[in-house]
Amino acid sequence: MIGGFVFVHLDNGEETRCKPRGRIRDEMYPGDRVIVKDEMVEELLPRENLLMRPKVANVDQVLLVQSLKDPEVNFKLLDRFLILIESLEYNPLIVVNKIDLIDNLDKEIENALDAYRDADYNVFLTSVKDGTGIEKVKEEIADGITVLAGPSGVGKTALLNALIPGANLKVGDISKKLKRGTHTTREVRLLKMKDNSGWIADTPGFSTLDLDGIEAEDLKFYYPEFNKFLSSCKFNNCNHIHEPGCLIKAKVEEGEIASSRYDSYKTYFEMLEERGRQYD
Ligand SMILES: Nc1nc2c(ncn2[C@@H]2O[C@H](COP(=O)(O)OP(=O)(O)OP(=O)(O)O)[C@@H](O)[C@H]2O)c(=O)[nH]1
Ligand SMILES: [Mg+2]
Ligand SMILES: [Zn+2]
Repeated sequence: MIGGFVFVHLDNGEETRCKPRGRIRDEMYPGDRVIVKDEMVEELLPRENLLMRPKVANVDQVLLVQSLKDPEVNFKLLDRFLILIESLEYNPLIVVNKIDLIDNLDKEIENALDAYRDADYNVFLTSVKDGTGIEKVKEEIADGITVLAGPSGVGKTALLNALIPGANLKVGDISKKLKRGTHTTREVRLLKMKDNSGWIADTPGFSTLDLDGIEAEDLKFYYPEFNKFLSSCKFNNCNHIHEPGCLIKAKVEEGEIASSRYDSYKTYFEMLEERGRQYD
């Protein structure tokens, strides 16, 4: 929304400047589908979903970006993002950028990445600098609306520029502009990809992420690799922590579920449980 106007992408490929009618003005967000007549937005169509931060409607996938170096990869934070995105039922994709900055993946990182792959996440290793992996990411997000998210400095804006040649967003800059305070307008712009039907939104990076609204008892549903075993523990409501006859713990011991992911689950379960107790 700029000066009361919005830019609407029409079915015929054209973009037009429109004024939203009445209350629609306060209710519409980037990504919304609308009906336009005579340069007025007449109607807001029902949406699939609405991401709250940043406010983007009808999100199809979230590209979770990390970098291997400068800043170093933060799997704890990545797991938080994954928990949040799973709880919202979006499709997460993992991008690990700046592989040009290291000679070899060390064993620990390699294992951690395999753990995400085993959980059926798509993991892309990229370098915006030398172009590695960019085409693969592009293919994966060719349709629908993609939101980039991740810590500051990992290369989200640089990646967006690589995915949309000509977008020319200023690298190393966007977050400064957007972080000016809570009352500054946080304008999110969806950018259209060139040779397919996809749209992408950049977001400013952040270094922490609250798991507000997530219950300890629900956490197990947000670790996809647990899903196929969920109904097989001795206790129906097993949280896979101290319960006897727990199949998940057995699978971790057998190496079928990565211990790094189970440890992450346990850490966050205990954190959420502790938080729950404080509010009891
Ligand atoms: N070596 C190397 N540097 C990169 C790569 N991708 C991005 N960079 C650099 O990393 C720095 C940060 O990139 P940005 O794209 O601004 O990072 P960002 O994730 O958008 O950061 P915020 O907007 O603060 O959230 C810039 O100096 C980029 O040139 C890469 O693949 N390799
Ligand atoms: Mg940026
Ligand atoms: Zn169990």
